[in-house]
Amino acid sequence: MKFNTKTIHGNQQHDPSTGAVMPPIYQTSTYAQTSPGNHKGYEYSRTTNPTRTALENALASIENGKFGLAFGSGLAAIDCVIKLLNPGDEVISTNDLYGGSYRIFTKIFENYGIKFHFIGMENTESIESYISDKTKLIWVETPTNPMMNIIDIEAVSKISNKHQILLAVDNTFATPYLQNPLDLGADIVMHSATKYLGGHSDVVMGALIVNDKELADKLHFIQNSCGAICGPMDSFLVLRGIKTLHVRMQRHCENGKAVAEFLAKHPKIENVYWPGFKNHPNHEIAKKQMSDFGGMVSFVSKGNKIEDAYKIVENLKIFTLAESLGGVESLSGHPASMTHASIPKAIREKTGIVDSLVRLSVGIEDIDDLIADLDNALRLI
Ligand code: P1T
Repeated sequence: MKFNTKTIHGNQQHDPSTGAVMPPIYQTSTYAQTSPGNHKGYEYSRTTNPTRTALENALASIENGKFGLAFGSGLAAIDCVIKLLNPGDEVISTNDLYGGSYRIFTKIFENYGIKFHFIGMENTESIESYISDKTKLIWVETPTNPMMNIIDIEAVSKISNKHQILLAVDNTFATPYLQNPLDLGADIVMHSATKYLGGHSDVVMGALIVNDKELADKLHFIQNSCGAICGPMDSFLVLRGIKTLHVRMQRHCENGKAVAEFLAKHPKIENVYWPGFKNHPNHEIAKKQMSDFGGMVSFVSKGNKIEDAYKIVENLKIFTLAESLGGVESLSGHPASMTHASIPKAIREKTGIVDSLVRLSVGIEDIDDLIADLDNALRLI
């Protein structure tokens, strides 16, 4: 089955009791048993729920994995992965990543004795010098949020395999429409399903997808023990979102390209971060591992002034100034004060998250309206 069919039919079946084409929203916490332990496969909705199962099966299908797990947020999914580790273990992570991921690593898990090394992974050779017998996980986000760096998943997986270290890839920005980390050698794919998978800015959710049964069992154990699951209504909404992922992503990519090219030619713009440009430092890797370049674009204007960044985001009319990304509607953001405020200024500036940086999640509106909106806002700086 090809991807554009999998989004709609992958691992799905009509509801066995009624033939309903979409799974019902099984709004129940528990399930009747005829005698203790004798039930129809479901006993308590923290452990499993049929609507969530339908979603988890769809997630596995679109990521070419065997097992999917859905959580109450992207961070809950990340939390589950790090709980595979023990005090004393070490993680090597990309140094440009979502601020909330950085926060849970440094402010929560470092207190539990897990050590994180944040490094630039655009040059994968640098990774090996951080590996010791304590290293248990490599955490990759690609494209990175918000600098749009690209990390070569296959090259990192050669290193993780050689040293028998788990490799997890946060695939939120790319989505399985553009790249499939499991096919490139990753062990775990993670998503903030809040973003493109849900696609309509109406749900907060996270996901993990894996191939290995033993790893899936460990993650399920943590999911059930810690309880950060998503409810049946949200499961239904994200399942519905996934059915249009391929058509939405096609338009996100087209509009993202047009916006990036418009900005790159604009006289008031200093730098545009978008991996589709031939002069993007990791363009060749992006071309190799992604089928297109996505709908996320970051930029700084000439003069590098925070006031100008504010003026732009305050004056955009169609792009809404808001946290998050990946919905049908275009959003703008100011990473330094919003999504990445939890990263100390000196650290974030080293990776390029300066105060003048603006991030755009380019939606699927008419491209002429989006360009006109940007053009108007840029006139004011
Ligand atoms: O917000 P949540 O569903 O918990 O997902 C966290 C997360 C994880 N990974 C990446 C790459 C992300 O972008 C996010 C959430 N990001 C935003 C809210 C944002 O605006 O960047």
